[in-house]
Amino acid sequence: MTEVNIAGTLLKLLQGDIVEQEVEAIVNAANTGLWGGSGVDGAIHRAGGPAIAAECRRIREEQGGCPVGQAVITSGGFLKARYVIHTVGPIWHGGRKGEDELLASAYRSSLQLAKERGIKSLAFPSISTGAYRFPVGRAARIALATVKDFLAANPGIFTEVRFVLFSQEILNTYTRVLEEGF
Ligand code: AR6
Repeated sequence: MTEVNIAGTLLKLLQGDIVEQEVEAIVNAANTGLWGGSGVDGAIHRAGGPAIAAECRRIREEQGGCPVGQAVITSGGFLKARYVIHTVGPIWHGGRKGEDELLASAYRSSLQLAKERGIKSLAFPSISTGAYRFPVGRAARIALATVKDFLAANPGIFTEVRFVLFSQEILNTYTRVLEEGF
C-alpha cells in the first residue's frame, strides 16, 4: 500500500475488492443506462442487493440514466459503504474521441458529488480499464492527476480517498505513476 497526503486528504493506493471497503462512498464503474453489468458494477450489485438497482431504475426513469463523464448517487444497500456513486467512464476507441477528458470528467464529477453530499471518505476503482479497455498507464495518469488537482483546490475536503486496484499489476502501474509524479 502507498499513501500520500495531498492538501490534508490522505490518498491511498491498495490492492483489493471495492465492495469490501469501509468508506462512506464507493464509486461504481457503471454504464449510461445504469443497468448493472460485469466487473465492478456486477460485484457492487451482487454485494449491495436489490435496493441499488431499484434506485438506479428510478434515476433512469427520472433523467434517462447517466451520461459519460457524469455521476449519480444511490444508497449502498447491504454494502459497508453508505453510498454508491455511479459514474460512467468512456469506452476506449483509440484515444482521439475525447476519451482522456471524459475519463477526467468521470473522476471530477464523482468527487464533486461526494463534496456536495458532505461525504468524507471514498474509494475509486480503476474506471474504464476493464470492459471499456482504456490503457491502464494512461488511465492511471489521468485518474491521479484529476484527484490531485481536486484535492489541491479543496484543502481538507475529505479525510481519505483510496484507489482500490483489483490486481497487483494494476496497483504497480498506479504506484509507479504516483512515484513518477504522473
Ligand atoms: N473491485 C475493484 N476493482 C475491480 C473489481 C472489484 N470487485 N472487479 C473488477 N475490477 P470494469 P469499465 C477492476 O470492467 O472498464 C460493466 O459491465 C478491473 O480489473 O469493472 O469502466 C459496466 O456495466 C478493471 O481494472 O469497468 C459497464 O458496462 C476496473 O475494475 C462497463 O463494465 C474496471 O473494470 C464498465 O467498464
